[in-house]
Amino acid sequence: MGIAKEELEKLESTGCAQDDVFFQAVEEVVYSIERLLESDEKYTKHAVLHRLVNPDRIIKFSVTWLNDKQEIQVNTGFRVQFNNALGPYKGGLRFHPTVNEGILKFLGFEQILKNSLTGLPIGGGKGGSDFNPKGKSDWEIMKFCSAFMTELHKYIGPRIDVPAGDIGVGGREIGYLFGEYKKITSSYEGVLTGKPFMFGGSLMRPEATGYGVVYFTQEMLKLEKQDKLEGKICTVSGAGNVAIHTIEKLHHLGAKAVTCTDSRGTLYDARGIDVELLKKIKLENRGTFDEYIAVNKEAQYIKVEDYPEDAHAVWQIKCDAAFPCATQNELTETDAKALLANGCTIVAEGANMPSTSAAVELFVKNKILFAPAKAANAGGVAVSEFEMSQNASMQKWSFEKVDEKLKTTMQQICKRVSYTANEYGVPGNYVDGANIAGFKRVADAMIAEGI
Ligand code: NDP
Ligand code: 2IT
Repeated sequence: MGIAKEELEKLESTGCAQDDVFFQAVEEVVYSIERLLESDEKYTKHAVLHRLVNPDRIIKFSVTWLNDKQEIQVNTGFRVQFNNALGPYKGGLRFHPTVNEGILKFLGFEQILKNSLTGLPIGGGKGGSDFNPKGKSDWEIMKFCSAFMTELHKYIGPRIDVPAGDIGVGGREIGYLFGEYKKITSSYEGVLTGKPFMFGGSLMRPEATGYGVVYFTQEMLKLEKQDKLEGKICTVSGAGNVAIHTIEKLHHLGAKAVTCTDSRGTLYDARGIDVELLKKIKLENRGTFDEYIAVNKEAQYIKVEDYPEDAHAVWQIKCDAAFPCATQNELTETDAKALLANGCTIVAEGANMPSTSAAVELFVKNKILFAPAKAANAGGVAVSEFEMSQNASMQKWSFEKVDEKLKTTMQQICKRVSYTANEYGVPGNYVDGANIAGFKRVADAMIAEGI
């Protein structure tokens, strides 16, 4: 039996396989790092993998708050403090009704390796709640965020654990969370990132993940000696922070993004998505694509219910490059086959683990350019670390400075991943390259720090 299979069996016997998405994330990493484990026995001797898949601690708490009708509401809050070998626990908070421990463990585990790949001093963590922000008034969002922080503040700090945003958590929520933290602790410190600019947020943090995905893709095309993004037709999923800024940067570079999606369906505008209108509808008004097609009559709105469960309209549209930027497992094997059949040669992941294992296998087997999430979407957390630096030194950097540093960071991550893939005999395989390079840095730190 290969070392990966042996390790996975050991992990299954410790209960790691109980959470589907978490095991999916771990399994991919274990197969990728098999070569590394075989070439250097120190990782097995120090049981690094076993230690890495066990979060340092999982904090679970009740969040009780009053809605606008003065009814008592109860949600569950979590913070998974996964690994702090490289720096304070760092990672976003997700507010979505599907949130549970398994999802946050998968996100936290991915975050350790992603943060490691940035080369910055940040460990890995993730948190959130099953609270559904959709349809809630601004007061309700504020009251929920305050109640959430009443408990969370005990466990975080600028040198302990620094949360940020993720699905359902943007500048508004981070603002309320920060306000409550400040009130409880009487301390004005960079304990959260993604804050609004007026009180300590970094310029470019809202744009960072999406722009970073595109910078990574640019660098990957350069390293693999492929044509530039200019003139390419791109399909993008999601219509939130990551998707919108991916579309925006693609347009800056002369590519044409023709789709975006939300949980109700796919918007297809063959002339290219009108980003300013999309921002107004989704970021300012939290509205629907109906408002977009009311203005742009040629655009099509394809509803989710018009498609079978394992296929998504967005991935059936012909494109040169695809950017899944909504959520986990949103791009299935069926979708991957459609993309390949339609001539797509580039897939870059903005969301965390948006492609199923079978889809990833197909992309790798067909040798298309595939940029895995933990490398391609690391721009968000990188600029979060820049925000921590600015807060710690009481400075504010210009947009241009942050943008330049983001670009350089994404280029470095891309080179690190590509060189590692070459070094371990799998040239062009960015999945293995990212997993090996990310694992190695954190594993070496864990060994050096002792048990
Ligand atoms: P947002 O909340 O801003 O947007 C999420 C988008 O995805 C919305 O359009 C939403 O549609 C859609 N979506 C969410 N869940 C589902 C679902 N189950 N089915 C269909 N559509 C869904 O989140 P972000 O843009 O911040 O995050 C998107 C992805 O990027 C996530 O995977 C996140 O983990 C990842 N990411 C985010 C980073 C950040 O800095 N924000 C950094 C790195 C990765 P609807 O509104 O209808 O629910
Ligand atoms: O998945 C991610 O990298 C994020 N949601 C951002 C994390 C952060 O701390 O900025």
